[in-house]
Amino acid sequence: MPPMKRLDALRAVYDRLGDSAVVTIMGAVAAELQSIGHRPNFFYLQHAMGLASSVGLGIALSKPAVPVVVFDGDGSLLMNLGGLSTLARYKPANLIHVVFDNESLLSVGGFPTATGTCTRLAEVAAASGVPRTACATTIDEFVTEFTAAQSAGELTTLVAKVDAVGPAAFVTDLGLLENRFQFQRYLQAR
Ligand SMILES: Cc1ncc(C[n+]2csc(CCOP(=O)(O)OP(=O)(O)O)c2C)c(N)n1
Repeated sequence: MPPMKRLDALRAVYDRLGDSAVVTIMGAVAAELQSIGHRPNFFYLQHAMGLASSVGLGIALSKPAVPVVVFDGDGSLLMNLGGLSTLARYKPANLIHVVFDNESLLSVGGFPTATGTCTRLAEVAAASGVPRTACATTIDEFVTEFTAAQSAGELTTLVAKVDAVGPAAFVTDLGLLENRFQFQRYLQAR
């Protein structure tokens, strides 16, 4: 079992997210980040599985001065592997693509994904043309790699191996539309 919990990883970099537009996938990650503390610069992409990196890419290209952080999942990335090629094609220097790889579709019951047996996502990202890739299996490694990515000024995919555990519940009191309009206003002001 990998010795890192995603919630602890999020807590460890939370204070480094204040200046960034942050996009997460749905389910467990979204609820965990909200449990630490929602901010207007956080957008939780509900339902559109696989498209968080694409939303992050759009923001990064249209707002090149805004640092963008995407919190993706292994199942979500596998659902839209072409997203890596599109990221690599445009190589936004202001985008950090974090993949929390729990080897599981945790949010729908914990079915295993192929990253536990055969598919190595950092290598897939590199082979897709992403210029910087990194891996982390501990909190220290994660913080080191995340911090390095923030100062690198180059598109980075950081794959963090985490335990397949999540929050007790995924529904929060932040409405989807409220999040959407709040985030839109945040981006307009940047
Ligand atoms: C197109 C599509 N298929 C299926 C789902 C249902 N679904 C929601 S979350 C999820 C699993 C996501 O897995 P992963 O990205 O690994 O994140 P984790 O839940 O493990 O944190 C699935 C299958 C969906 N939202 N959209």
